[in-house]
Amino acid sequence: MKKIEHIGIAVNNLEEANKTYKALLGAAHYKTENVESEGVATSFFKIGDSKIELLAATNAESPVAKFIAKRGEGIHHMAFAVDNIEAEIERLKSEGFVLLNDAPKKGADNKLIAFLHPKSSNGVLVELCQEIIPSHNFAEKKNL
Ligand code: CMX
Repeated sequence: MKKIEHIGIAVNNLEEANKTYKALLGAAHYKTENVESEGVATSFFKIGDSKIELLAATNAESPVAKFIAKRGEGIHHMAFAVDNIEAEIERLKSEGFVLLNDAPKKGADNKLIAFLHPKSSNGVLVELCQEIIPSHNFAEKKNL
């Protein structure tokens, strides 16, 4: 793991939460993105080297809709940057962690992502993210 890439926060209303986090951080979000496969609309804030991702559900089956229904708004996941997500998935499996994805999938912010079940990591949903570098052509090769 290289560093904490971002903290994900589940929110009811992305527009309202964008205003709240702009007031909190003193800077507006720098991008928004819909990730249809995950059922989320996201916005990203940057403060120094740190990023915060706000996540709102776009359908009732979204993991974020289920999370909010059960626990209310709040910290949803912690994401770690990795250089080689496939190697990291194998390493974590061999350490006994429960991976929610056997293979990486395409996530927001130009990343390949994979999740660990929160029961594996003391109640925290952990995301692995690897920056997609076009020359590696990984996403294309894997048809993501
Ligand atoms: N953080 C911590 N615990 C969580 C959690 C979260 N984000 N989401 C669920 N849980 C807990 C549940 O509360 C439940 O706890 P209890 O057994 O104590 O009640 C437990 O995990 C299992 O929950 P579940 O009902 O069996 O499973 P869910 O249907 O809620 O699914 C999870 C949970 C993590 C497997 C599912 O949300 C998932 O696959 N997440 C990965 C994908 C994702 O979150 N995508 C959205 C973000 C995408 C992005 O970042 O772009």
